[in-house]
Amino acid sequence: MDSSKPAKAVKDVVEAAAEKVAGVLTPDVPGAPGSAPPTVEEPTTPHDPLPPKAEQGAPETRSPTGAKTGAPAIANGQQGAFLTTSQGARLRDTDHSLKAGPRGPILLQDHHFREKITHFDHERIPERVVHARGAGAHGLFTAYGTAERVTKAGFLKKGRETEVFVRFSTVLGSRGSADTVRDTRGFATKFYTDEGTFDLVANNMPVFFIQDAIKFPDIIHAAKPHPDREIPQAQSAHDTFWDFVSLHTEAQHHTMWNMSDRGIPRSYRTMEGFGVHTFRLVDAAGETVLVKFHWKPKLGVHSLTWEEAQLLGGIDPDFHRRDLYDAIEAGAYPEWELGIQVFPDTPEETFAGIDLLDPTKIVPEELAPVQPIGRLTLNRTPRNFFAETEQVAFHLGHLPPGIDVTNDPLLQGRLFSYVDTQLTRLGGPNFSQIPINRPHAPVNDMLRDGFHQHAVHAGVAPYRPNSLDGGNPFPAGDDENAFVDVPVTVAEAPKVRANPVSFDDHYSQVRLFWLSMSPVEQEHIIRAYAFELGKCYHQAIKERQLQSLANIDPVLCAEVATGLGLPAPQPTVPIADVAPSPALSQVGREWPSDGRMVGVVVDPDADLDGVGQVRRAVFAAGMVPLLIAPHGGLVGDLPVQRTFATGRSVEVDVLLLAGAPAPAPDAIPARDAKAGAADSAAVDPRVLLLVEECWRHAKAIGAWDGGVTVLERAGVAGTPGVVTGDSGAEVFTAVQQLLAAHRVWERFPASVA
Ligand code: HDE
Repeated sequence: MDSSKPAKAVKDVVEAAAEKVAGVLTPDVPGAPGSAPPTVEEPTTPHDPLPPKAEQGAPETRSPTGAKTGAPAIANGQQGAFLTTSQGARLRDTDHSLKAGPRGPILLQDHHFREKITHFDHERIPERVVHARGAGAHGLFTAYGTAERVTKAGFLKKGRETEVFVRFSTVLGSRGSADTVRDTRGFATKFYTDEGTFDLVANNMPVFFIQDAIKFPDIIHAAKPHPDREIPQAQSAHDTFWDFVSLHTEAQHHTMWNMSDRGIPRSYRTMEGFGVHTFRLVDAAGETVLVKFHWKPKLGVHSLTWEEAQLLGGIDPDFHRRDLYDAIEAGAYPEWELGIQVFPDTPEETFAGIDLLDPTKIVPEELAPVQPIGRLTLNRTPRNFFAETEQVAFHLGHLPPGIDVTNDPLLQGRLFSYVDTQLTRLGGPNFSQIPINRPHAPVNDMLRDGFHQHAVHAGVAPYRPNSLDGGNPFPAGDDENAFVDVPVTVAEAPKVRANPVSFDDHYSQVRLFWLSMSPVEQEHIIRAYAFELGKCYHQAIKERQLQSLANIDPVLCAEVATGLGLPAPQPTVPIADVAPSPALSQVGREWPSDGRMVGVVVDPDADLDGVGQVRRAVFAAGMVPLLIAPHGGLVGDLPVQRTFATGRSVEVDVLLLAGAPAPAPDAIPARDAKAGAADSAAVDPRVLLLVEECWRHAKAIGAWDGGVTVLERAGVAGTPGVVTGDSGAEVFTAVQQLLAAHRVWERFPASVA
């Protein structure tokens, strides 16, 4: 007899719980945990596990060898109404260990205690040595068919849909570090194609610090916390990082990308992705081209300001993670177009004089346009962080027929590293059988046994050739879609530890990047160098880095030198004569605003009907409202998400003010130091701080009704990007238009031109 309650009973419990809390928590507040609101009393009626949240997905239930199982994904998690041991025996008590009398010692025979504690003792696995801090999401990739002329890869054929899992990450920080630090971001995509998994393990910057994989431990040791004190965490503003990049000058290009606004993205949804290396595509006839992969975000490329990034590190260290999940839950599915730059596959492997095997170089889009080949939509959040985001294992060697590698020495080294690292991280060679890593193509690999073997292999002859298993498995023939390594000619050459001469140019493309920035972006770069070098202790390191800046641009060098209180050196190499690439700038275009956060300051005396309308309009526009009020709970029938004590400007993209809230009872500096930020008897000082900070960070601000007086008190009324109107709807429309440019850039006057 199965006494666990069936689905109907679960539904009853969920509905009963929802009824009890109706009016207390509105279910359309993205981010609320659990699929049903909890009751105040502890639930005691047994029932099946609650269903996952509506927006949550899980790996498709596939066998370890890629077959569809048909089992519901939830059965991979937990089953039944009752608490059991890991062997399925029901338990009556998990709160008390088995003791010799109530005061006695614990008995060794307590198998439940031992199982529970032993498992707990082994819950952690080694974090990734780089990219430890990450956030994943499920999605779908739809091919346009435009790549069919250059590759035989089936998932790129017109209209093909492929399940994907994407993991975004920072590079330097540990698993628990803050999301908004200045760093490169990982953008790794697993395409579960029916011809074998394809992993595009990309970054949000198109170049890398080093040209040869053998230098990877060097750059990472330099950038990680100092080995004696283990500080600083998750950042490059320290001596060992600048020591290395100033000595190893091929790192200068990537370093400037890190110092630019690209190092502090507003959101994972507003990042570009780059495969960095040049890859080789091959069509059915064996013809090849060289390509670079690009992800282009639908929402455009946007960044935080440095002050926002720093504040967020304390206020919401999970900012990017939360942003990704809240957007998906709100239905604002993040989207990117996958594109390729295509180059002829010539023996020189160069394009317009640029060495395509040098991962410190880009090919400007003005020279080779990015051609869109498909669309990625992220539409499901993971159900379980560990099972999916932590255990996902990417590898550049996961290639389907039609995509192949080049001799880029960085890429070649990565082909070794990714499998090697999973052996320790995931505890053995069978990591591809973990649910999130299972391919969606039939697997018959003759790999056997090992730790955590999930497959139950049949047959007696896992070797080739064999006759005992009837010869199975068989090599695929030419017309059976085998992966065939492109027979690239290897030039006759001596065996050496050396780079091609073309790799010696370390400065011209850094200058290209610098010249491509708008004045405000250049200001941010100057400030970032001055900040990071200013955090270094040793003058020799600062002087050495200034020498590199002198070789890139005299204005940049002089401005940073001023900040450091050091003389600006003269260049030691001729300053390169390069044309800028306007495509590299983030400023000057307009973008959709889906999934952006709209802060609304509200209090019981404000125009609550108007706020209700704005809230609905925000959802309808695919954005997320964040109501900020003097106290928690409800204002009218509107759910409060932040109070003046818990909220901060940096969480929102635009700010709306519906009223002029008087100081709340907790607006005393002794309790909330923010209340000392502004002097006002009439308006809560924390509201004025919200306005001041939003203004300083060049965010659009709108007010109607009583909110207009707040603008006046904050001294920002009538300035660029500050709008007022007769109704909330009118003001919301106006700020939404301003948000299209991401920021009110006029508020950032630049001194460099
Ligand atoms: Fe990685 N990199 N990497 N990397 N990388 C790892 O693999 C490595 C490089 C990138 O979300 C590790 O599973 C070497 C470039 C991403 O799980 C490790 C070199 C690019 C992720 C590793 C590089 C990347 C990793 C750590 C120099 C951009 C996170 C854990 C040749 C194109 C993937 C793991 C995820 C992770 C090695 C350079 C991107 C140790 C040796 C260039 C996005 O294998």
